[in-house]
Amino acid sequence: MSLKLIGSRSSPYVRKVRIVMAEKKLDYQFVEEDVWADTTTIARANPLGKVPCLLMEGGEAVYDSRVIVEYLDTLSPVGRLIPVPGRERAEVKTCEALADGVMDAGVLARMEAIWPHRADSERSQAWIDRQLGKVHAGLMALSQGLGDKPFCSGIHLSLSDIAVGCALGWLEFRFPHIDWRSAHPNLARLQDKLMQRQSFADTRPG
Ligand code: GSF
Repeated sequence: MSLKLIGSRSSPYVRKVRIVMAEKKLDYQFVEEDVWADTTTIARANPLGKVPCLLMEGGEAVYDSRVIVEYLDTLSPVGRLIPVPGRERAEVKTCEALADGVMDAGVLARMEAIWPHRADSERSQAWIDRQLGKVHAGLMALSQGLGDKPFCSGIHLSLSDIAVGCALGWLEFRFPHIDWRSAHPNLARLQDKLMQRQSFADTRPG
């Protein structure tokens, strides 16, 4: 087994990579790392101190999740997840950026609220609200983009659906009070369909 993925089971970005690995039937070793622990050694592989980080055959590191999944998609012709360069590819990558952006805003809001190295007086509700506004705006745009189509981009599973499914699954896990299912029933339908896939079921956070 020559590919190693450093990550955690709760990270939605790591989940995106693990789902792509499973859909592409790629073999890898999962190396669990808690990047928030004082003892973390993640910076040896990724100076930014973040997961996911993919270690290639020779030990070279590849990050972040968008770069990793783009590389993985080239490794096997099984189930292409990203279209060839052109307009469809730009659409898929924009959908991924939107879903990732929902996760980014959610992570920022969560860290502002719970990061243990910050005193309560240093937490800003205005910042949390700003980030949660992006989560809600992102969900609205994802729902509008999906409409009544079977998948986010075209009629087959693509990286768009994987990224969106990871964002929705992570919101369910970390922000259970955000009722996106009632607000966007089409996203709920997509999520339920995705969860039938082994790759999604095997990587459910929490
Ligand atoms: C985001 C990775 C990230 O923030 C990507 O790979 O797509 N754009 C990057 N990872 C978090 C873990 S999580 O919130 O899922 C991380 O490693 N944070 C550690 C830190 O110090 O920010």
